[in-house]
Amino acid sequence: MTRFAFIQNLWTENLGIMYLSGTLKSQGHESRIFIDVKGADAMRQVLEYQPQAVGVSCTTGLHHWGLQFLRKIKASRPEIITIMGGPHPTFCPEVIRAESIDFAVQGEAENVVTDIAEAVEAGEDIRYLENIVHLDGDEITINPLRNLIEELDSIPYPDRSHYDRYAITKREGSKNFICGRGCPYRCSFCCNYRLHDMYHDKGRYVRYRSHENILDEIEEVKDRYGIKFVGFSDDTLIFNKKWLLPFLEKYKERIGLPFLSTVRANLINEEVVRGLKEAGCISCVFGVESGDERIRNEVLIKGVSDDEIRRTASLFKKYKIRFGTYNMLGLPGETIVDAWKTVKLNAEIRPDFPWCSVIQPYPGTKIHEDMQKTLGKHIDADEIGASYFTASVVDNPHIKQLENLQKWFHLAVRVPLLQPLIRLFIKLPSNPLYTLVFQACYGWQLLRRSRLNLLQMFKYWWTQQGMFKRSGRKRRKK
Ligand code: B12
Repeated sequence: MTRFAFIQNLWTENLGIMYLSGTLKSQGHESRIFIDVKGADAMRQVLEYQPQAVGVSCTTGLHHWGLQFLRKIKASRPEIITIMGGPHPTFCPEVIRAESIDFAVQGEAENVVTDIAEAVEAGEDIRYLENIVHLDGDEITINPLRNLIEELDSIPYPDRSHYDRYAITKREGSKNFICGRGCPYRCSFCCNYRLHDMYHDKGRYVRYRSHENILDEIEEVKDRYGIKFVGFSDDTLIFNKKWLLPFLEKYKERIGLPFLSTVRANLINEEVVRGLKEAGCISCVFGVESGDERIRNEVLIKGVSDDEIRRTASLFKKYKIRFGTYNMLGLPGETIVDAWKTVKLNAEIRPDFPWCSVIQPYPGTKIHEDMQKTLGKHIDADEIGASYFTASVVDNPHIKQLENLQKWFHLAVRVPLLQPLIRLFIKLPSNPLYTLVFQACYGWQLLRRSRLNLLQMFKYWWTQQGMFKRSGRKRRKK
């Protein structure tokens, strides 16, 4: 039996490590998830738990936090095996050079953590296991990836029990579920772009669970936690209509809870929206990304037309499903005129939740690759900020104004009368007032969309300040 501790730094359930914990426990190992946020005292709790291995789950930008946590673990208990997994080490295996990490893990990892646990138990060498990245002297060794898990139903359910220890996650009125893995699209701003290549000979990339497997899980969680609604975290839940439509019917019969989902405007038609509505869908989000069709489809490779966006919005209005849009500003080559097109298209379709970030060239994306080619050099992940809500390292001569517009985006869309004023504001230097405006709008959307109560909202905001910080990254010098 091997004892694992997984650490996350977000005040919400993390499906990735819940899956890992569920798998380890089903194989007779021990595992616990800890939340390391302000005031949660995770370090002491982890050390008291006495794990043999500690794993942090990191996206790029948050790896600074992960490294710091593992550094403290190593300082107190050098014999503990320290591991980093998640998107950051998957796309930046060079993170293994950090002294505090023994191993980095790339990609899907249920079978990898089981291999590690078994190797630890048997006293065998972890270095040779698939998906492992390790340092041999000064050389980085990246082992081959395991095949993707073909049969998703074979994966034990995510282990949600850990979150019962935290008042805020225990009382969450909703829980997230995932119906499949992999996305068939290769948008230039998303890491599925690279994952397609990494896994090209490792099995089917887009996979679905069976209806029964998902519904059994939701039913179990509903009975245990008395949740009020369900969230689907899938990249493209509605991609396969043959899978989707019967699923929605069964969901309505067996679960009957209101739910939220992400959709794609090019996959929407009346049959799908009617199906979603009848099954209990109360809110959907889809990517507009840019109001300029050329940027959306040639730079971002989204494959969604303006007409599809307008049609999707009008269908949601017709069926009274509230909807949000994902948008990005600061795109390569984007001008202020292009950016205002994004505001205008949103103002025209009137989303309930106009969501906007600044583009980050995350490793694993085409945008990152292209930017490296243009600059003729490697862009270090350490330059990228901890959040896509603050500032971007993308080379764009208008970036200051675009970052400012991102802060005012919600108001510019929801209150078009303010647009002339906002045009003036964004020319001024960025300042704390703009950040405050953004945080207030962000909080308002969370409150309405996720139905958090005020206390939960406050705690979330207080402990997640990292998501809003401009972070230590330096702006790229030309
Ligand atoms: C839902 C989601 C969120 C949710 C919840 C995130 C969470 N931590 O649970 C919210 C909305 C809060 C969120 C926020 C952010 N997100 Co997000 N998110 C996603 C999304 C859509 C699905 C994640 C998911 O649940 N996948 C399903 C599970 C089963 O897979 P998984 O998480 O990859 O986990 C597997 C492996 O990675 C691995 N693994 C994961 N952790 C660990 C740890 C160890 C020790 C090991 C060994 C293995 C391991 O094993 C797991 C099981 O196989 C992904 C896109 C995607 N398709 O993955 C983006 C994604 C992860 N997010 C991304 C980003 C950028 C962010 C933010 C930084 C954005 C911001 N605010 O600025 C924040 C970071 C928040 C944080 N502290 O983690 C990027 C990361 C890119 C990168 N190169 O790092 C992604 C990949 C989207 C993209 N742009 O391509 N996100």
